Amino acid sequence: DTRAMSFSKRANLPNTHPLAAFLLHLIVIKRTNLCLSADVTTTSALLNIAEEVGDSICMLKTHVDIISDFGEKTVRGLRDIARRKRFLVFEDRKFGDIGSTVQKQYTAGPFSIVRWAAITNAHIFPGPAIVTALKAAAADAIAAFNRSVETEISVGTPRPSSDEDDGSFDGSSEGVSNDGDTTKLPLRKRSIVAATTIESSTESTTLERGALDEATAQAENDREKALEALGSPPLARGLLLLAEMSSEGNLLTGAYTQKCIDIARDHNDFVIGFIAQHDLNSKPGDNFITCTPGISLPPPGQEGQKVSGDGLGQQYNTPHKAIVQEGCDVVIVGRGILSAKDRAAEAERYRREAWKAYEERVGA
Ligand code: BMP
Repeated sequence: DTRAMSFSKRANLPNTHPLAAFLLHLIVIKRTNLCLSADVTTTSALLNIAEEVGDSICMLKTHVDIISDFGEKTVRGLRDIARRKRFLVFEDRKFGDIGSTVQKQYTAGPFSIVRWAAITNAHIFPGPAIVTALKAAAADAIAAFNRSVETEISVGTPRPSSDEDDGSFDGSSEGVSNDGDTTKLPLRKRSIVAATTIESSTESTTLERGALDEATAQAENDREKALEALGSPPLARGLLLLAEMSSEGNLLTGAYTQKCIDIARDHNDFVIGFIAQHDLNSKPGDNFITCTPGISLPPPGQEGQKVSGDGLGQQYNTPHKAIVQEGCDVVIVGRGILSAKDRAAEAERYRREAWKAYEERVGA
């Protein structure tokens, strides 16, 4: 039963996707199961909020198609802050088309999501091929990147060391396809290790896990040391499936939700969790991370007050209800934090509440 299990234990369960294991360890070390929904419309607003609340979150969720000036500055800026403040980037793209189209939407166009977002999400209404198509596109992108790095190493043209591996490809606008000009791609020694991790995951992840256990054990005493031991995120991509929604009258219920769970189980080498309103792990071996939007807290000093909706269909629950009663793992908060006067302080308040709820659930 993953509900009663600590995140560190879950990180070490067999068959845990390397990115999911990384996220779970990160959550423990930073003591945060809070994801910020950074629904802002300019690059500077995005980078400002990431900087302000980065210490309090494990993940930052974007909607890049609402950013009016999205470009290299956005990708590089976000990558640098994510690397410094230690969080994963999740593009809330909600793919929902035939396989061939979603592959292009994932890897090409102005956003090239696969390059910079470790995590993205998809609806399953087009059928399971949406998952296999995105999985194949991610694998191709990573393989192309690794090939180009290997070529570059053998040619011996290392790039400046500031371009360390951080699980993103590079900041150039050329996308991930290797068009032969390897000088466009930064050299990252770790990518070679990451390639091994992807192709023969058992050996390398077992090795890494010993170190990670020590890292999380150390977290209580020395967060910085633990973060250092955790290292960079693996060069891997993960998908969340939309199994349930928070909005009033939505159709993601019953048999649809069940189908989503079946598809996730069939592809747990790529699907790391769900967007859902409650924990959907029910079979032995299930270890999906439940990420839950529609979360809000009454303003400080008005704790008894009920938080309901936004007048546009959104419905809110408290972190305590989502995590303790519904068994959710990561709470996603947008306007609750974005509209606060002191956003850093408000993010900390949400982090504390969500972490306390997790500790209550697992009996820590
Ligand atoms: P807010 O906390 O401001 O209501 O924002 C919620 C965020 O989560 C939005 O970015 C929305 O797109 C997303 N979201 C949601 O609210 N409900 C869902 O079921 C799925 C979502 O992705």
